[in-house]
Amino acid sequence: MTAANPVKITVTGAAGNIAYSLLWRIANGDVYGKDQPVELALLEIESALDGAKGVAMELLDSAFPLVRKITVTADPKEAFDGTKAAFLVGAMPRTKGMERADLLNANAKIFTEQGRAINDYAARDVRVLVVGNPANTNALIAANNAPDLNPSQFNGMMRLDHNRALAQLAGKTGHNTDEFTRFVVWGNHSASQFPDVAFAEVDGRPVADLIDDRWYAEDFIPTVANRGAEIIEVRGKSSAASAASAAVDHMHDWIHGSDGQWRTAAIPSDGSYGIDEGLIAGLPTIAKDGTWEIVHGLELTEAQKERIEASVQELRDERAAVADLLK
Ligand code: NAX
Repeated sequence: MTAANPVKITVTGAAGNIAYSLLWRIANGDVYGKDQPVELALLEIESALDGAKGVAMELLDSAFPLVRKITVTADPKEAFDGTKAAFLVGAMPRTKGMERADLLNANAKIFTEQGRAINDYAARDVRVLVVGNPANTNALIAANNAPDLNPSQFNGMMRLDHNRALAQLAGKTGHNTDEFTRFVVWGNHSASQFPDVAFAEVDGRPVADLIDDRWYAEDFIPTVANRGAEIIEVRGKSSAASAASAAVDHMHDWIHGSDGQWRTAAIPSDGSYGIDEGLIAGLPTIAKDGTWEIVHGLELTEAQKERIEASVQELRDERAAVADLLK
């Protein structure tokens, strides 16, 4: 038996693929810890409420000792009221013939509404992780619509890209994923991202010494950047359990810290590394005392700057496409 008061955690898109893994990991105590009871709020659109209710029934049937309450709702106010951690997973999928701008606009409406509801009803120290794509720009929209909160309370998820890259490096070098340090994925959660091994080390040795330039440029970078599409091709469905796992990793480290280790989190830029202040971009970060700190003072080569700039330009273009929704 645990004595602590439950913390409220909200998951949107609760009837979807990712939530079907994510909710079980949260209920198991993988985010806040095995001693922290949780109250789960599942937000869905009206037409998918039955699906979310079924998920809640299965969660109940799993008899997790930490789960004290489950709410299923289509009302953002009810879902976010008092919440300490929000996983914004629910989003409009890209359908055939849809342009990127259409996708941005369809999702912009969702994240405007949810940003406002979080601003008005969530706990003042709420942490918001946006998973739904385009994740970085959706996080920017939500943060902009929450003027009473600090933009740093809104992150975009790039931990899946980070984890995918570690898995590729582990496969190539024979080391375990947790042996790699000082690795980062810069920029946008999209094919323009830059998984960067220039600073990475394993056992105190530069990773660059263990891999050849050709594999790095022609295999590693495109494999990581296009992994989502590859999963769809092979599995017939988009990444779900790996995305949920990455979301748990991100929120866990944000809350508990990363023991001085670099992680990739998409957080508001402070203007470092040529990334416009305020853009939510993948950056080298260390989680400490409940917040992400950007790793400063890294010397970038021209080649690194070029790759970062290309991804950041895409983020600028996305921001421009939704400019009317930003305050
Ligand atoms: P699904 O289509 O299975 O589920 C999405 C759910 O969101 C649906 O049940 C839908 O009804 C719900 N939804 C739509 N609008 C909503 C709203 N306004 N409020 C609450 N719920 C709403 O998608 P799933 O596979 O779970 O993926 C969810 C999102 O994650 C997608 O946008 C996807 O592109 C994105 N991803 C992001 C990743 C990342 O690394 N940042 C990786 C995995 C994934 O591709």
